[in-house]
Amino acid sequence: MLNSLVSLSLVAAVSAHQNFHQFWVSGETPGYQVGIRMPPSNNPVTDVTSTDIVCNVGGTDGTGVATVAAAAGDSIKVQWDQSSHPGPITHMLYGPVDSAAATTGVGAGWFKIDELDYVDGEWANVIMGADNMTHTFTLPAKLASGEYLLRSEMEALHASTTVGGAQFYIGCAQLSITGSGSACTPEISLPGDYSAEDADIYIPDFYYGFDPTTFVAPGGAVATCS
Ligand SMILES: *[C@@H]1O[C@H](CO)[C@@H](O)[C@H](O)[C@H]1NC(C)=O
Ligand SMILES: [Cu+2]
Repeated sequence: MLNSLVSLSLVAAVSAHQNFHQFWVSGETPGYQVGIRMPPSNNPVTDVTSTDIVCNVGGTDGTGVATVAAAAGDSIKVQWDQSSHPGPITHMLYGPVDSAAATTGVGAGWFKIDELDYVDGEWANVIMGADNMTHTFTLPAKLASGEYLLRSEMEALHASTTVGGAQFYIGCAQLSITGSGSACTPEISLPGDYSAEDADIYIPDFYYGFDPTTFVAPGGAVATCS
């Protein structure tokens, strides 16, 4: 009895946090945790000015991580660990670069390609929970050929009522994309674009008065690619 109580509470503690752990490109997956710069733990990043906000702790180096083939316009399905934390999911690309594995991703050059916020009374984490913790979107139809980082972010808002309370769960996949295109705008910098007191990060009235249908995830508008 004691043992099962202890293990239940351990499970509860672990499942309170989440990692991005697998993806599918047009229905094909390279495997569990393959092609992703996996962080050392499932703890959130809370300092939005740190380089950890880019690709999580230890995420500035992709040495030893596979780079996975994709084409512009392909569908991407991501799968995360279970999450009870209310908030959006956002995807950004960084590139093209010569080597996804070698790029740090720190600085200018990120652009948003997808976001799911609060729809029909449910946050993205709940919508994903009804679909085995997956979310599917498509890569832009126009992208220059080259290697990219694909950044998947789940922002958890349950503690966003204090400055520094919002939690960022982040994982970066490495993609080699074939396509034709020139540029996607607008671009943002990470770190740089996020500030602790931004309206989409610090929400003092989150539990009283806040209208979640007005929420738009950090990182600006979804980019237009040409
Ligand atoms: C949910 O995802 C897991 C891990 O990818 C997979 O093994 C399982 O088959 C999926 N369940 C359903 C119902 O698709
Ligand atoms: Cu958690």
